[in-house]
Amino acid sequence: MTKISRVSASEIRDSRGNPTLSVTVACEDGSQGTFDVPSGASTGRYEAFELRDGEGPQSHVLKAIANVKGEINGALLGVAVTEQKKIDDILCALDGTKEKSRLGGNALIGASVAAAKAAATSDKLELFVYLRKLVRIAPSEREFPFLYMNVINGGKHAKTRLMFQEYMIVPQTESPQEAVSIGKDFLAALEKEIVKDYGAQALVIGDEGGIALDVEDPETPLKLLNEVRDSLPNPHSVRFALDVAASSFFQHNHYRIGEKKLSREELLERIASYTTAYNLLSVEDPFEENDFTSFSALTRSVPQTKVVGDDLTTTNEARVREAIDKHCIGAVIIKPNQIGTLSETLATMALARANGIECIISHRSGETLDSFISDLAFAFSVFGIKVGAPRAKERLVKMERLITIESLQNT
Ligand code: 2PG
Ligand code: MG
Repeated sequence: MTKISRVSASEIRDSRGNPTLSVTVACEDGSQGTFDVPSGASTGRYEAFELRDGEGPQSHVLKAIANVKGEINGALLGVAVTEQKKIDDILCALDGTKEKSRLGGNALIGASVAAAKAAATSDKLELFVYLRKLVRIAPSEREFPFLYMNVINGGKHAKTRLMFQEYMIVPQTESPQEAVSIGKDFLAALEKEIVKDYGAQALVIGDEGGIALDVEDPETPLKLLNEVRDSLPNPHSVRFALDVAASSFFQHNHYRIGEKKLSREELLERIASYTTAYNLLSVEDPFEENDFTSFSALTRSVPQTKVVGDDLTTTNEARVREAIDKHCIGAVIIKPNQIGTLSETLATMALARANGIECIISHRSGETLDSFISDLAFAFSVFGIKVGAPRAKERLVKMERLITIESLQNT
């Protein structure tokens, strides 16, 4: 069992061009693991703290890097790299705060996931095989997750009037290879339709590689997606899903859409009607992050659609427990950097699955070229994975890793 010999970090840029960390854990036997940390824009209030040197997402992360090279390196030196729980307990204790604000959730998740990657290398195992050794999580009914591809970007991921954040297509296949191919064809057809309806200047790209369509009515993109689907040789090859990210347009007790101010009841009515009219597979964060009551009301009124918690639950065991107890969700978004260590991420996944809640692993809007989440999704046969549009490199690497894993299964 090899021991950690060094934890180091450097500054890289994420897909928005903002500074983030690349953390490497090196071991006495020469094996290494590196994790490039992503960063969200529509972050939930209850997420682990992202430590930056100043205000705003463009500021550097040199303090977090110094914490990795200093305190974290000192504390993990000599610890067996395969002892993931111990590593994560050390990280949490060392930080000492509830929201990981002293050393930074970004510093902690970097070290935590890099350790798991180093351990897999040292054990000469595929990462997904190694991850299965850490915990038992009840699988979904799928071997490979549904790929959630965000093809129309709004909210905090675009500079447009569209308040709903993500309009996703979900190819209806078990095969990642086929899913990516369906996704690319759909995106090409969607672009054609947008040029036809709005002109070539409407093809502006949003943060997750989808089109930042400048429309106000949140139903317009759904109508557009429906038109494109109906023109496909096989219209049953895709379903749709939404991430409303409602916290980002909740102001003074109302949801603000253009000039309109919707009450929670009015928003619920709208979303319920969309789920029926467009046969939505799932709807994420339909209400602001503290409104457990409306989440459970929607769950009761649209049993055929999964209501998904993200800002509501923030990969946090206690919040997921509350959402389960209050019957708020059918699925939960899992983002390792939302909670700050791999062990806590796995514990939240295990809790969800033990209670029949599906897990949807997710990228962040500010991504890196790291594909760890693809291994995490396949390792535990989760229901879905959010990977953005099949266009931008930082999104494609996640899809390509799933395709590689698929080919490994067939050899
Ligand atoms: C979300 C994510 C990813 P962000 O809200 O689900 O799509 O966005 O990383 O900006 O929080
Ligand atoms: Mg979300």
